[in-house]
Amino acid sequence: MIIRTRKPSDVPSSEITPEDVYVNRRRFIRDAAVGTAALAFAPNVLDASESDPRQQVPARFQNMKSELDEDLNPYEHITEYNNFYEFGAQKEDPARNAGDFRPRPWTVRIEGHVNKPGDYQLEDFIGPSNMEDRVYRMRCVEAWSVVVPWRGFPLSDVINRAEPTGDAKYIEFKTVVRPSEMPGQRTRMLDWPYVEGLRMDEAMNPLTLMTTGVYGMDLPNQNGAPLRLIMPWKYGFKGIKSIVSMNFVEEMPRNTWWVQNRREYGFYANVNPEVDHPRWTQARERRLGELRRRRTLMFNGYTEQVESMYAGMDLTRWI
Ligand SMILES: Nc1nc2c(c(=O)[nH]1)N[C@H]1C(S)=C(S)[C@@H](COP(=O)(O)O)O[C@H]1N2
Ligand SMILES: [Mo]
Repeated sequence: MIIRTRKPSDVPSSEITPEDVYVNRRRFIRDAAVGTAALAFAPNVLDASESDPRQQVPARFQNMKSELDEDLNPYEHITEYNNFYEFGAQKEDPARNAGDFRPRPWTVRIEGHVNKPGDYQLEDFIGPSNMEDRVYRMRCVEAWSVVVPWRGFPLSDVINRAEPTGDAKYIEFKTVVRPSEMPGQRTRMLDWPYVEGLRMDEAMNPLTLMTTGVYGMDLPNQNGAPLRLIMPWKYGFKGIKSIVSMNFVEEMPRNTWWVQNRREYGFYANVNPEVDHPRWTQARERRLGELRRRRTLMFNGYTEQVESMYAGMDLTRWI
């Protein structure tokens, strides 16, 4: 099993204390190096680090590994190297430009072939009892990868609540449109809103995570606050961010990257090292923080949990 699950209710109360932070090495070294000269400025230094989520990573993550015994990427890799075109096309843009985005209050519209359509508040889905940490390997179509301790709940929870009818074959997801807070949406880089889709069995798969956090803390804006999708066996672009609508439909949704360039980005977008992207190989990947490239695994290492969903499909055609 690849899922590594731990509910907050399983965390011994001794672990949930105000001291439940570990001082990262960088800060330790910085403070040590600054030494007594820093004393006059000590209050400022403390204030800055207390509001900095990099300094608040809970201790339970310190020695956590992926199921394949890989180290987690540090918080900085996950939150400072992003794809989120709503905030710009460069990897550094989202962290730099997402500061004005307001992820709360947040409403998600559920519509289409369901018995319980409506506008749901974020709080209708999430609560202290249904959150899990899950360490997932992520693989971007651009051939970089990262190991992330996400926090969230199964997408199937939302689907079961919505009660889809027999006509619901796919779910179409949309990202919020707020050009005043999202500078990328003031350009025509992509057609807004960003759209993504899953087939119903993919959406119901236990690996598919509605994600609200990383390293046990709320998602930063650049990672898709307050709610985004994660399917670890698919290329990263399927993981739509800042979701405001879920439409249960009969036809295959026309997702953003498919519309943009269907030759390069298929609907299924399952990680497959044997099928090259038209402009580069998908056989290897660069893990953020490493120099030597790793071999990419079929379905990003999640074959056992997902391959039966694609039995009989031509995986070279459907990437
Ligand atoms: N709305 C929206 N969602 C998006 C994107 C985007 O540009 N806009 N980029 C996708 C791509 S290409 C990737 S690789 C992942 C990156 O997620 P991360 O920045 O949290 O690593 O988000 C995906 N979700
Ligand atoms: Mo990506």
